[in-house]
Amino acid sequence: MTVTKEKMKELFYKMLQTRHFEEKAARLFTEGKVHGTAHFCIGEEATGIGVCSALEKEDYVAQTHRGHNQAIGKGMDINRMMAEFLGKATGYCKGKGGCMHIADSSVGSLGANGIVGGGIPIAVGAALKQKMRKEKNITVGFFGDGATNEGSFHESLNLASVWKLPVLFVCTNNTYGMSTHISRSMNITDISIRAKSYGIKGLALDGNDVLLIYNETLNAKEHILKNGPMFMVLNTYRIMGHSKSDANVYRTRDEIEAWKEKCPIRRFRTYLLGQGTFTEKELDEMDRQAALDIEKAYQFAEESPEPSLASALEDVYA
Ligand SMILES: Cc1ncc(C[n+]2csc(CCOP(=O)(O)OP(=O)(O)O)c2C)c(N)n1
Ligand SMILES: [Mg+2]
Repeated sequence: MTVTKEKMKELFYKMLQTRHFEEKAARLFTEGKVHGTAHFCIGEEATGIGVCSALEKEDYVAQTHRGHNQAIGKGMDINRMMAEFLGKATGYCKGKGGCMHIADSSVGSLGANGIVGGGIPIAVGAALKQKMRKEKNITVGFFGDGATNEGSFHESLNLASVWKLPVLFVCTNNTYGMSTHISRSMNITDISIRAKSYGIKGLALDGNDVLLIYNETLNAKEHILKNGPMFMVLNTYRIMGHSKSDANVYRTRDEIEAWKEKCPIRRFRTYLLGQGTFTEKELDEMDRQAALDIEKAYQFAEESPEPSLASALEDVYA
């Protein structure tokens, strides 16, 4: 499939924005500007960006707790994301939810989710609506390798298969669920074989190859609209700790360094240079501009007001 130069730029640029967003967020923690926790997807940018860049606005996405790439890929506003990260009134949840709870129906984002496997049944419900209304769109449910051991994963794949719902289940296999290596939580190495139990197509891909993921998502959408659900596994690695409080004692430095060498952004940059799609200068400029976007988002967030005390009981259940 031929991918336009414009789309190539989008893929590269959004991965860069994601990387700069998270590096900035990590610095804000060390500067004491934010508290609490965050889950970074550094090293996994190609997954959310590759999949979401192949979707239309009318396709839905249910994100995870590690979903900055999924949110930026789906077109969410980085200013409001940063403001939410800083707990400001202009944030997606008016400063009350944090990055694990951002949603934006205007771009088809059903929301991030702090419950492991929690977004999978939500994706099935959205796909049921799309099928009932005969829409020509699909829903993507993102989740991690750990979530595929949860009941919600199995129940969701089963129901979606029986009802032939237009849903793409995407597992970002980043090799760990917190401190547990996948080899200690499941007796298989290829997670995509789980699709077979539910009579749907399974596919395992190199999760660091953004162009492959983009193309395969386009193919998947076509398959899903004709045949029903599909399960895609993107094999990658979590470079950062699980969250802010992770001393990385369960894995070796060598292992982390080896995966850093497979950086999806550097890899795509090398590809674009090799193909002559962009010059070194043009790629450097995109990097500079993406970093500037994030700096501006931070300025926006910094200058935004704190939520007022009077708003404490608004938009909450109790
Ligand atoms: C239902 C549920 N169980 C446990 C947790 C605690 N928890 C948060 S993230 C996580 C690991 C999830 O691993 P995986 O699905 O592989 O996603 P990753 O964090 O690697 O992206 C766990 C156990 C939770 N948030 N929700
Ligand atoms: Mg994982």
